[in-house]
Formats: sequence, C-alpha cells, structure tokens
Amino acid sequence: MTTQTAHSSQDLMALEDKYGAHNYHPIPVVLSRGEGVYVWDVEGKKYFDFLSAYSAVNQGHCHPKIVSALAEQAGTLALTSRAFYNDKLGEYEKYMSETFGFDKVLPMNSGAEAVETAIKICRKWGYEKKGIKNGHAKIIVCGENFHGRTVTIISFSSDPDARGNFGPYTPGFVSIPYNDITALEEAIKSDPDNVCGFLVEPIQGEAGVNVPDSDFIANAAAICKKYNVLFIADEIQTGLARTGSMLAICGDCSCEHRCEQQSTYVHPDILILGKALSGGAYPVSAVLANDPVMDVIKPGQHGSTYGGNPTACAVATTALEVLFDEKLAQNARRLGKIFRERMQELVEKLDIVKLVRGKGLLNAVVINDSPESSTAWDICIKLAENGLLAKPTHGNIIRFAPPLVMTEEQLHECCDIIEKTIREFSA
Ligand code: IF1
Repeated sequence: MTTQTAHSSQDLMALEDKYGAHNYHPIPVVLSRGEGVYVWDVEGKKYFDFLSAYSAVNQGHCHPKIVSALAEQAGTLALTSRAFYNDKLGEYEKYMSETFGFDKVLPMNSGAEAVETAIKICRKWGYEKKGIKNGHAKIIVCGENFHGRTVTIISFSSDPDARGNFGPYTPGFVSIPYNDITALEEAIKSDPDNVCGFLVEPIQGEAGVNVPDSDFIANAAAICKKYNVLFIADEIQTGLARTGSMLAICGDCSCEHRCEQQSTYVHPDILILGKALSGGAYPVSAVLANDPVMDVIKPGQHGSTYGGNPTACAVATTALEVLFDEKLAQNARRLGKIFRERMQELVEKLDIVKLVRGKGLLNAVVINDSPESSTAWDICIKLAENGLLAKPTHGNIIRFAPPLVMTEEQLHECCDIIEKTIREFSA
C-alpha cells in the first residue's frame, strides 16, 4: 500500500504544515530528485543547488560511487551496534586517522553529537590530565558561533532564536568576540588553571560566512599551546574541501597529497568533522585526537547506537575518496575565486549588493538593506523562480555554497542567474 497521498508541491507543503513541527521556514520548493549540482521539484522544474544541504553535499547529489557504497553495505551488514566488532570500522578508523594525521577517531553520527563528544573529551582531559578541580572546567567559545542545537551547545550560543527558552543552560563556557586574539589570551589568563579548551569554527558559517584574519587560527592555536588549553576545530561546515583545502585550517595547502606530511597548517588537538563526511547520503560525523587526549575515554564512558556502524564507514570512506580522486578542494578554490570576482563586479555596479566574502565555495553576499528587511529572502524566492536555490543565513546575508563538483561553465551560468535576479531588485 502506498502512503503517497499528495503529489503537488502545494499539497506536500500543506502536509508538512499540518503534521510536521514548524522548526524550519523553508524556501517554498518541494524537491524530489537530485543529481550532481542539480535538484528537481515535484513538478519537474530543475534548479542549481547553491546550498548543498548546508555543505553536506560537497560531492554532488546522489554521487554514484557513494550511493553504490551505501547500497552495497546496507544490503550486507547495516548496523551491529558497538556491542560487537564489525569488519569495516577498524579499516575506516585507520583511513581517517592517517588521512587527517591523528592517532585515533571516535565515530559519531550528527555534527552536534560530534561537538558534544569533543566537549566531553576536553572536559575529561582537563580533569584527568590538566588537573582541573572537578566541575570547574571552562571552555572558551566565540560570539555568533554555531555548533549545533543540543541544550549544552545552545547554552553558549549568542543567537536568541537558538537559545531562547531552552534553559536552564549548561555552565562552563566563556564567550569572546570572534577573531580576537587578545580577548582569547585575556580569557585564558583570567582563569588559566580551569580553562581546558577553545572551540572555534575556522570560518563562521551561520553567522554569515565570517572569514577571520588569515593568522587568527594559527595564533589561537599557539596561545592554546602556551597555556595548555586544547585547540578544538569545528570543521563540520568548513572542512572536506568546502573552503578550497581539505581542512579550512590547512591554510593554502595544495591538497595534492593525503596529508601524509600532516601538512595541516594548524594541527588542532581535537578535530571535528561532519556534513560532507556523509557524502550527502548517510549521517556520519567524527572526532579525531591524539592518544594523550583521546585515551581519557574508557569503555562505557561515551557512545551511540549508530556510531561507527558499517554503513557509515563504507559511505564515509567513499565520500573521502571522491574528494581526493576528483580534486574537489582544488576545484572549490579555483571556482570560488571566479565566483567572488563575478560577485565583486555586482558590488561595483549595483547599490543593492554591499559585499561578497568567503573562501573556496563557501561564500556569502551581503545585501545592502537592513537585517530586518525581507529583501534577501525575496531575492532567494526570485532566484528559485529563475532556477537557483539559495537561502539567507541571517537577515540580509545570502549564503552561496554549491556542490564542489560544479564546472566553470555551470558556475558562470549560475552567476548570470544571480546577476539577472538581483538586477530585478535594483532601482
Ligand atoms: C540547522 C549552517 C547552521 C555547523 C557547525 C556543527 C553543526 C553545524 C559549524 C551541527 C550545522 C547546519 C544545521 C542546520 C543549518 C546549518 C547551519 F551554518 F550550516 F548553515 F545552522 F549554522 N558545527 N549546521 O554548521 O551539525 O548536528 O546539524 O549535523 O540546524 O538549521 P548537525
């Protein structure tokens, strides 16, 4: 018996409105098919996807190798729990550890779970290795952060929508302004014996693609080392080729290798990955660290029913291989430059476009209107009518983040659509 009771976009949106929690306000498009950089709605209209499921679809929609890996493993042995070993996890953990240059990986599922895992590891390291008095551990975070939506994570959010009315909040977090090295050192020096970690996004995605000073991450890592504080890099959105290198903290590494030289520009104490580790097919996240940090976790102290399942291992392995084999970091770097050049031309020609910023194919255009205006939203509605899907982050900022498999020709076609659309809003 089919459960399909509705077919039109309007009917399907009405079903979600009636039977689904209203925790999102989507662009009114109902998608039913994806392939590479394209998605189609239920009426068959074709779009360029310029959101990539918030950078989880770096490899393009329904990548055949990733779908095949998913189908093959799901049809062989999908899930065992960690009550037993499985034949995929050890090989996957070796591949991940060697690819990113760490001793060990702790496999999880969603990004927020991985961030929570990193917080638990950091605190436990603080008590058992740094000697912090139990219950007094502090982790420094940045204003305008986004690290997920669990109660602990929103406890240190500065976004009233993300944290409002979800208290009582988890203590033990200190917020500093993003990209402020002085504030970081002052925060640590104010309580050096109790600060155990600094959790940071190399580029703040949801805040509107905030790109820090080029030396911010390296300087932050050096300060953390100076005061015996764990440097925790949340690369869930910026990692895995999105910003033009395998990790945003790789700086301008050419990514011609698999990090054998551990050439990551900055080697964090804890690295958090998610989103595109899934290949856009199956929830996968990971926390990586070296033994002196990771070994604070003993049996029974952390876990998840699905963490490290064989399907996730098969999908994530293939997802990473696609990034390397198809040189997607190099493509993102090259096309990102072209995108920002094209958008900068609009900045110079049209008053309504205030600025463009980003790295690789994680970019944002700031619309010259108040954050309270609906202009950015209205532009995204018109973009959808013109065959391109994007969505504002906050207020007047539109994030543009296509799958990294895009060609230069497709990118120019998309820039033409963006220009044509924005011109309709120009006086
Ligand atoms: C939403 C955007 C937001 C993340 C970073 C952890 C997580 C995310 C740096 C949690 C997730 C998603 C969540 C989604 C919107 C999107 C997002 F910036 F990517 F656009 F919200 F900021 N660290 N980001 O970006 O990972 O648990 O979602 O797998 O919640 O609305 P998750």
